[in-house]
Amino acid sequence: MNTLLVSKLATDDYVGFTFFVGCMAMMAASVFFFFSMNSFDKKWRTSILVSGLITFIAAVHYYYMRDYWAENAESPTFFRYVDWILTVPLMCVEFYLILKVAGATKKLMWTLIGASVVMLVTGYWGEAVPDTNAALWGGVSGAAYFYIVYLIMFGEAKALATKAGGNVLAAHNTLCKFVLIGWAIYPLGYMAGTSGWYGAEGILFGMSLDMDVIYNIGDAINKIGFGLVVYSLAASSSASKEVA
Ligand SMILES: *C/C=C(C)/C=C/C=C(C)/C=C/C1=C(C)CCCC1(C)C
Repeated sequence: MNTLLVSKLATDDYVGFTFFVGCMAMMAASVFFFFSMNSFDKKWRTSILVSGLITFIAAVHYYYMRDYWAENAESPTFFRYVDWILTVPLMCVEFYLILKVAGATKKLMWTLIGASVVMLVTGYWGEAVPDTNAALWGGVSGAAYFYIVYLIMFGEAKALATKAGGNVLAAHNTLCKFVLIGWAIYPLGYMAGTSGWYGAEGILFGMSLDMDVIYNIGDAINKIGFGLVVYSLAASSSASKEVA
């Protein structure tokens, strides 16, 4: 029986290192969001709560993924996708909560959530099922991803953000950049970890970028960054009301 509480981390184990640091960062961010929640106007509290839930769910998964990696030296694909299938829809909920002031509908929220589920389920299929066509499933996943980008940057969500204007529009635009640039990190990780990319995975491996390192960096940027954008929106909106 293994009675170790923690296994040794090699100095060049970047995957193990980023799981460890990622876990701590997600925990710290959760404490920060939960504790700051009540200092804002009531209408922002749910948004900050959701920010905290996103990093908290990730912290718990990172705790297990760190362990899984240390024990098996193998990608914790299952836990990774369970984390994403819980947190990415919550990020879609954030868009809805922010745009509610401009009249965002539940239908828009569910459309975004639905697209994110398609993106993740097809990605999981391409990554986890043996002998599957990773490029094909990655492509389907990518189409769902671009649909999300379309909705928030050009479609209904964009129209609502423009209608709301001011701080809400500014925050919405920043969140869009996270989705367009920050989320684009994930397909790179996917390509580094699957085959069938006509050598693209070789280039990524050549830079000695491991799939899990790429995913871990992506998660830290996107989950904590996303939460901080919502935090500053709540802070600036609550402050400007105080002055008025
Ligand atoms: C907190 C976790 C987040 C924001 C995860 C986001 C994940 C993605 C945007 C994944 C996208 C993928 C593609 C667009 C194609 C290849 C397969 C995926 C699932 C890695």
